[in-house]
Amino acid sequence: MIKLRTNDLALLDGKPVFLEKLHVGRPNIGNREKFSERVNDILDRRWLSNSGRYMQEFEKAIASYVGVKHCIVVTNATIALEIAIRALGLQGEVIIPSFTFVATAHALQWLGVTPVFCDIDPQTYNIDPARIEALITPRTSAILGVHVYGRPCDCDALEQIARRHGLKLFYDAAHAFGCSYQGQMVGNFGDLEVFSFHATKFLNSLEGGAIATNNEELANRARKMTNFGFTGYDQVDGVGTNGKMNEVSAAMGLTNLETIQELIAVNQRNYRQYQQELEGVPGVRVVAFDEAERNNYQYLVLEVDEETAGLSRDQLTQLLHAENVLARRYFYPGCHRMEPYATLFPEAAARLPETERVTARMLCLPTGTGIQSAEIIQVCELIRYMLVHGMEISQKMSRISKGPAQ
Ligand code: T4K
Repeated sequence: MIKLRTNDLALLDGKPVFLEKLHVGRPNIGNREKFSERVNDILDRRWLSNSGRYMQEFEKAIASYVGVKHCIVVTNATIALEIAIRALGLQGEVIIPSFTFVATAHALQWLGVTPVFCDIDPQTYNIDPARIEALITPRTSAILGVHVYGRPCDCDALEQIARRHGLKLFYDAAHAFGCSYQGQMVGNFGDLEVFSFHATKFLNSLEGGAIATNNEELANRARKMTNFGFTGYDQVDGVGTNGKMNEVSAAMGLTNLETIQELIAVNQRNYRQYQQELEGVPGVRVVAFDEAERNNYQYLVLEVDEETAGLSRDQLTQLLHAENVLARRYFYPGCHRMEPYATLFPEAAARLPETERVTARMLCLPTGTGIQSAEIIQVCELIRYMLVHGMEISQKMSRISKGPAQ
């Protein structure tokens, strides 16, 4: 037993269980020797960026892993989304979920395209296809789905809606590299999909992202845009940006990709362990992955039901942080409550009831190679203790927040 009395909790009067902070999104580091070898090779050859050997190799390796015809690696997923929006020629409005990382909305807004927030399906946490059509206007140019936590959207339903209304369909697949939908790898759906290889993703290239598509014309357009619109020496045939992935990032991505099965296996083992350890704990549920599909198990997500738990998700977060477990509230409070969207669309909250409910319940816990099995057991013991004594702890917390005079 980690704590004998509620006052032993670090937030109340005790000492933190963990001396070192446990992070969500601790990077996975592949074979260091192989990576160093590649970095030395990059330095020896003095080819650091601009379609270098490792960038090209990384692109081929991703395309082959995903089974997609074209892959363009980019500096990060945000720039990849921006390039995708330009390459698809989007204007006016694009329908997206609010329950996502703010980069999804920012990429549109940055380019002068209006994000229109759609509510989510509370079972999948993804954009709810049944609520999209009511949001379509003459200005709508596309639907942008997000495979939240790597659990794929209802791609069939989205495809049908997009076809019916002549809209583009693309995906923010930042969380979903290595995942499948109905047996087909994410990366093959819609007009294109965007991956993130940020440091916090289970497969990282330090910073990085990629556009995956089976549409050759679109791929060519996006590739050109990634390199200022160049089509040859001194020749530019349209607007572009600098989205090129550098060689060290590509070497990191390539090296990590070589151990991807091990990384997934670690995530899966952690997921099973959390599930097992938290089974029967009142008021929390580990969000499940469909075992019939391929999953990367990158996010370990709890849904907290305050009524049963006696503690709110935010109280649980505060308690865990005090113990040095830096659980994260992805994606609180939802893009619609962040600026500039809260000011631009003050009416959005009223039509996003499920998003509002879900953003108050989700909590991501540390997983990946940065956490040991024994630590997971301790984290779960802590959560179990906190929730079994939820009411008592909650009362003590409210006394603290009201101050000693109360
Ligand atoms: N679309 C979606 C749906 C996304 O989730 C994201 C990114 C994007 C688009 C955009 O992708 P990129 O443009 O980034 O490729 C983090 C990541 O920075 C972000 O990439 C990710 N989603 C998001 C879900 O998580 P923050 O603001 O929470 O990051 P931060 O600095 O708080 O770091 C998270 C945790 O990771 C910390 O506890 C510390 C730990 N960490 C982080 C880094 C960078 C480490 O231990 N080592 C590290 O090197 O956004």
